[in-house]
Amino acid sequence: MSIVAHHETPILYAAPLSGYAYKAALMLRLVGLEHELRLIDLSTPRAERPAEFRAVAHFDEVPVLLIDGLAICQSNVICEYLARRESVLQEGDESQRLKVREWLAWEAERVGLNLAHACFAHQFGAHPPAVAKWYELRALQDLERMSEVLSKRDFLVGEQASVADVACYAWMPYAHASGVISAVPTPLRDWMARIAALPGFATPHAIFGSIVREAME
Ligand SMILES: N[C@@H](CCC(=O)N[C@@H](CS)C(=O)NCC(=O)O)C(=O)O
Repeated sequence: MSIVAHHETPILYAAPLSGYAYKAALMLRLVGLEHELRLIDLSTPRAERPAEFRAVAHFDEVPVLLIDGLAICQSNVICEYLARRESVLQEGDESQRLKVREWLAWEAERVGLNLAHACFAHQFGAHPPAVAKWYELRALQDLERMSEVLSKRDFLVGEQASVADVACYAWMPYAHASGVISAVPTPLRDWMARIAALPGFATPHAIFGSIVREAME
């Protein structure tokens, strides 16, 4: 097993239709770090995925980032590491730092479950209809919560973007393009535009290519 050494180009294992993988890929763009993207075909049984990926994917999932001699799993952990390493998306004082952590924990429990599954249900049709509906309703509640906060400020924590915004944003382009969310409330739409204006921003399509657009149509 080779884990990328300090002087080598970081490697991101990702899959185009994974909002979690997009989150990590987007973060790499936002911090401006050159990297190599290696795509994993998630339709392949886990045991048949490349050995180099299985060796580092502690949870058998994408994304995994190889960097600085580390194999980092979990999209929010990758985002936090990159922000700290590159001193980008700084968080301000302790109270703001804690608020960012609160949003990251909330995202992992809510958006990363509800909106992600609403998107999967839409993309692959593998969920029983009642289950898909349940995720969709919960996803809408999550978006309402974010929208309420974003009606009062530009980003989730204060007036500057943080990793909390990147984390909560990552599934939005998939949800929007695939029609999971039909009407995006104005505060959310404006927030999405502010994120899209950040230096280095790239859409899933720009990062992963046309496979994303085709799958969402
Ligand atoms: N909590 C993880 C979730 C990652 C995850 O669930 N990735 C999915 C793709 S969207 C995956 O790789 N699943 C393994 C599989 O489909 O076999 C994160 O934030 O990185």
